[in-house]
Amino acid sequence: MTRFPQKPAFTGFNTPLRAEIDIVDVETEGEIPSALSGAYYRAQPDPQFPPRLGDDILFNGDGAISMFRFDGGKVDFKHRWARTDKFLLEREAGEALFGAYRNPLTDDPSVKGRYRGTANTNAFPFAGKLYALKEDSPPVLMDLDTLETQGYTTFDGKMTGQTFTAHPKIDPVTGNMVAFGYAARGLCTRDMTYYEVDPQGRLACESWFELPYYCMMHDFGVTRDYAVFHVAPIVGSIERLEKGLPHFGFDRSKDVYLGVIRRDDPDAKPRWFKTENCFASHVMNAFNEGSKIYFDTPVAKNNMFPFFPDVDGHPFNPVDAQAYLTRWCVDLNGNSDAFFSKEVIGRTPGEFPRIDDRYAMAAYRHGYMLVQDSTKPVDPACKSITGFAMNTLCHVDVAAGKESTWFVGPSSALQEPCFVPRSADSDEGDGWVLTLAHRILEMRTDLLVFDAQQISEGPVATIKLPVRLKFGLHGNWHAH
Ligand code: V55
Ligand code: FE
Repeated sequence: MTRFPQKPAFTGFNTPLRAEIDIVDVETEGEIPSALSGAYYRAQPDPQFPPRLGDDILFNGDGAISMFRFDGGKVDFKHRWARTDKFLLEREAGEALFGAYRNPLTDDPSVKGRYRGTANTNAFPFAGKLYALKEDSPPVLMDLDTLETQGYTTFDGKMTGQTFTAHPKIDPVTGNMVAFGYAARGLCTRDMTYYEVDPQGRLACESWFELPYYCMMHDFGVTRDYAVFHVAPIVGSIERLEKGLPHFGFDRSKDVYLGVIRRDDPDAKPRWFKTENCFASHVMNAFNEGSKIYFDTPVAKNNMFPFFPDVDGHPFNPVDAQAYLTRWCVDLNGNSDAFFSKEVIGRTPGEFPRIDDRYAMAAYRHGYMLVQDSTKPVDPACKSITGFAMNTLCHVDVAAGKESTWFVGPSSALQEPCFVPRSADSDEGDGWVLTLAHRILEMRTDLLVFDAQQISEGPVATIKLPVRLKFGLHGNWHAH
């Protein structure tokens, strides 16, 4: 008999779904633009079995991938678990064999040395495959049409780093997938890899460098000429794992760094710039103008992850966990290791920044993110783990410093937006924005389609799933 813990990570809207689903022609309100032709993929953690240790964090659930296929104004839905090595070993055993998040010391001895990845963080179409990604392991490949899992890839054995980020980017000029790995020589190591994968899916480059200290390297910035790594103090160590502490904890005593490597000479040592303690996770975009590098990221004063508590026991502070979109600039021509400038762009705190990906790595104008409008009424069940609701979709005109927003209502919560261009050569920002909305009262999920230039008008179409998806992480569009 299977029973999940009656804990926040396994109840309410987080109740495990544990279903694989096919729906042909999902019921829809409004008009789905017939020019939307392609598929939207996204990942959510969804544990196959109750946790081995009695409780768990949301980030440790088995990856399940949703696909919304748009064709001729209709949408088909498919939802499948990524059949990771972990998933298959546990299915065979009929129970969880892997223990705590990023702590192999808590695993059943029978799975020692196996990939612990859950493929639960991003669903990334590239070179004819879907990359299902978790930052502690190599990529898992899935079929773009059937969502059948093909297994882990190390690019014909050419990838020697042990890990691959969940936040790769596609270079719009070269078509390469640009990526990295951290803890690349093993658990909690400071070793980093930089990768480029060519448009045929072959590893074109792997180079190595070291971080100033080990921490969660969740995302990065890429410009035409540079790759930029933000080192923020969500730290970990083998000693923590031996003590049974969470893999990561927040350390207010540490500085924050931006490390810059040249993309045309990735074996050169990174140049490190330094600023005071703060927290930043996702990167909206980065670009360089000559020697000046601009790096746009939501920055919080303090820890955003209550389940990775402060290493010195400071209580979690939800207000200091709110992040404001900020433009960091460093200048490679200066002699100083200080930042050149820091400018807060965002007026409303938020996260999950995205862009029109055709403008990745270059000067850009249009960004999209979720913001937390705390002046709006909120059903407590909609509050995120930090106590605020992701209740508003925000279009940021980064050039004009303007925001336009749409509030989803008091009993719904939104997920990461995804921009879809109207056509391959439409202007920047001309297209649609897709975002999932959780309907807490109905325990159901909608996919909303917005005109990207008229966010505040509300969705032009609502694709009404008759089922509840869970809070997920990241997703991407793949045009047909
Ligand atoms: C994040 C999510 C993860 C993870 C590390 O910031 C960072 C999000 C879903 O898993 O392992
Ligand atoms: Fe992420």
